[in-house]
Amino acid sequence: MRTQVAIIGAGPSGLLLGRLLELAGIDTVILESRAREYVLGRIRAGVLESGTVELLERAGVAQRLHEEALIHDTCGIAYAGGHLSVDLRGLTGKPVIVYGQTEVTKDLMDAREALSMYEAAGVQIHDFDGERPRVTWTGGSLECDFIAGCDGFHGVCRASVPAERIRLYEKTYPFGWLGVLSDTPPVSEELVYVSHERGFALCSQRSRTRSRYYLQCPLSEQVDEWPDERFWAELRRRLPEALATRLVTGPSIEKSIAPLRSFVAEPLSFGRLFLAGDAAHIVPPTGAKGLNLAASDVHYLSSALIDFYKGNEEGLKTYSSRALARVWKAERFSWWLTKLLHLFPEEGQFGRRMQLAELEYLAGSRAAQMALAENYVGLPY
Ligand code: FAS
Ligand code: PHB
Repeated sequence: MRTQVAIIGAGPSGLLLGRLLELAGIDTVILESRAREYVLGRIRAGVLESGTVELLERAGVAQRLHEEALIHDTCGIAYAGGHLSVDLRGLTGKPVIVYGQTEVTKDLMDAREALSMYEAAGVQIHDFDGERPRVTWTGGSLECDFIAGCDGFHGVCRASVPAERIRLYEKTYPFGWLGVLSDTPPVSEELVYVSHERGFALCSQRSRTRSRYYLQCPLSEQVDEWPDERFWAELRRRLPEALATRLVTGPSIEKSIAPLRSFVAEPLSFGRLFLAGDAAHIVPPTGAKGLNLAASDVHYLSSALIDFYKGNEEGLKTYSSRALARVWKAERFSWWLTKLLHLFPEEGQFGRRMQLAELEYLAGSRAAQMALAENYVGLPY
């Protein structure tokens, strides 16, 4: 078998890249280790930047998004001193769009016409330093011009790069996010990030009848230690009174604990192999940047590959530096917001007072809110 671009991974990165290349007439094959249903069943991101929506429009997969997504002009921050509603659209001219990653993935899967191989076991990549890279898997092999490593943090592509050719930057956080999805009406029109003495909480949503909540929890916690009743009681304790009284509880339809980390690999290109999305970087989800960074990587990489097949190799040469310039700014924002809103007992009482002082400053400063808003809605590509 032969194709022009072999894409490893059918998450948002791989599917969006495949779709944009397909529309440009470039042959692609996607190889995914999991079943289609498994990929669709993963509950992850919920907030899209307008740049991501524009890319999905260019990919011709934004129709259902425009019918079902929620447009949010503000986002809330609740803390001991009060409740701040950051006027995202008033400060930046842009909203954020609430539309689950699962829906984005489904829209991209439904639109794809070229070959996707699910449950491809034992995927390996070869000869990506030469002109004729190859991909093999149990039962098959594929020759190609390029390999796009869109296989996430635990994928095979980044792991195939010799250690001496790649620099890894990593910070792990001493806690995780316990997430619950429930068919209950959201507690608030806007998303609310909560800084509380018992720990961080986030009130998000998927629609007007489906809510997504998160609680900061120790990494030692197990999901089965958190029956719904315990989750709702803890969430209610962390919410300000005005929200706690409005909280509608119900059975969880998904419950999981995700670890938090900041991670960047440099560079992102190795001969004919290019890394994109979670294969290249990870952010703590506090800033809602993970999925959106995958989109901007795909913007740069798809443009570079399209230009290559038109005879211009410049984009491929600069892909890594262009993508990383935006990645590091999102890493900073996600790290900053995580440090501001989560409990870090090891920082002691002084550390806690620094957090509260910064929240008070944020509440009183248009300049500080502008800085938060322009990062939250997404920096320009
Ligand atoms: P993905 O990990 O989504 O996709 C990679 C794909 O490659 C997977 O389908 C995987 O099965 C496949 N794969 C892996 N190894 C392979 C191999 N050897 N061969 C073939 N296929 C292989 N971001 C936010 O913005 N907000 C959030 O709230 C949020 N929550 C998250 C919770 C969790 C538990 C995780 C893990 C991530 C979360 N993220 C969140 C980040 C997430 O949304 C990612 O940024 C997004 O999925 C990135 O998409 P991809 O780069 O496509 O990686
Ligand atoms: C979500 O809805 O899953 C979500 C929203 C905002 C975040 C993180 C996750 O910062």
